[in-house]
Amino acid sequence: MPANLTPQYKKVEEQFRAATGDEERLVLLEEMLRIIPKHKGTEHIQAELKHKIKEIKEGQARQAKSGAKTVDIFHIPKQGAGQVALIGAPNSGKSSILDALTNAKVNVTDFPFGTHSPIPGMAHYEDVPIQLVDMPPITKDYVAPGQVGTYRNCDLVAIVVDLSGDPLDEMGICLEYLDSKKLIPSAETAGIEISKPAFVVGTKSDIAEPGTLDTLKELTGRPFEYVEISAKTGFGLDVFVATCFRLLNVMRIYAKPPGKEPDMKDPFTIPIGSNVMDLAQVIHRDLADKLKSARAWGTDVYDGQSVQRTHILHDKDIIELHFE
Ligand SMILES: Nc1nc2c(ncn2[C@@H]2O[C@H](COP(=O)(O)OP(=O)(O)OP(=O)(O)O)[C@@H](O)[C@H]2O)c(=O)[nH]1
Ligand SMILES: [Mg+2]
Repeated sequence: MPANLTPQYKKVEEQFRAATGDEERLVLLEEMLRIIPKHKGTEHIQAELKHKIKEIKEGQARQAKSGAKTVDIFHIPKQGAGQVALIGAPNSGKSSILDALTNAKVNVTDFPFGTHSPIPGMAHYEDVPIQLVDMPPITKDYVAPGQVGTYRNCDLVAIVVDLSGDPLDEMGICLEYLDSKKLIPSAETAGIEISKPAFVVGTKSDIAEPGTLDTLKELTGRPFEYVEISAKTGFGLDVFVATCFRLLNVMRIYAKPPGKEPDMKDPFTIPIGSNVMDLAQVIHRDLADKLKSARAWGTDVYDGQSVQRTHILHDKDIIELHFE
C-alpha cells in the first residue's frame, strides 16, 4: 500500500534530514508522527518514527545520568510562564535587553560577537516571570551549529534589529534563516506545528532616526507585531515585556486552598482556553482524576460560584479545587 505522504509531512521531513542536533531531531520526529496520515500504508514509517524517538530519548537519558560533558549548550530548560529566544545580527542589542530586564550576567560589548552561548534570564510582566534567552548573533554566512535547537524548543521568537543601523538588512537575514528552518509562520508552514510565534523588536531608538520602525514595517510586509525600545533609556521595555506575555498566549490563575486565602503572589500560568480540569492537571497531576468540585472567583462567575470541570478559565481567575 502506498504511503501517500502529504506535502506538509515532506516539508518537516526535509527539515529533519538537515537537522544538526538531537534536540531539533526530536521536535521534528514528534511533529512527523503527529501529522503523518494514519493508515496501513504508513504503519512501517510510524513504527520507524517511534523507534527513532525512543532511541534519542534513551540517548539523552543515558547522557543525563552519566553527567557526560557533551551537554548541549543550546538546550535551555524552560522556566516561568514561557521562553522567549532572541535572534539578531551581531551588535543589534540582544544582550542589552537581558541586561536591562533580568539579573542574568550577559556580555554587552561595543564590538560584534560578544555573545557565544545562550544565556537565560528572568524578566517580569506584573506577577508573571518570563524567561528571555540571549543568543549568539547570526549572520548571512554563519549560524552556530546547534543554535537552531534553542529556537525549536522556545515558545516565542523575538527578532531584534538595530534601528540606528540597517534594520532592513538585519531583518532580512533573520527572516531568511527563520523561514529556511520553518521556524516562523509563513505560507509554507500552514498545517505544520513546528513554527513559533514571532515579533520584531526595534532597538536603540534613542539614537535612531525617528520613523525608522514605520519604514521597516512597510518594507517588510509581513504580519508581525513591532515594538520600539531603547535598552539604554528604558523606553518601551514595559511594552516589550507586555508583548511577550500576550504572544505567549497564557493566562494566570491564582489557586485558593479550601478554607484559606488565595495565593496571590505566585499564579499558575496555563494556555488561554484551558478549563478547570486542565488546571487540576497542572496543579496536581496525580490527583486530577479525583477532582470532585471547584469554585471560582473572577470573570463570568459570581464570587465563589461552583463550576464544572469543563468551565473555561480567564486571566486572573481565582480557583478553589476540591479533591476526593
Ligand atoms: N544607544 C544605545 N546603544 C545600545 C542600545 N542597546 C545596545 N546598545 C549598544 O550596542 C552595542 C551592542 O550591544 P549588545 O547588547 O552587546 O549587542 P548584541 O546583539 O548582544 O551583540 P552580539 O552578542 O555580538 O550579537 C553595545 O555597545 C551597547 O551598549 C540602546 O538601546 N541604545
Ligand atoms: Mg550579545
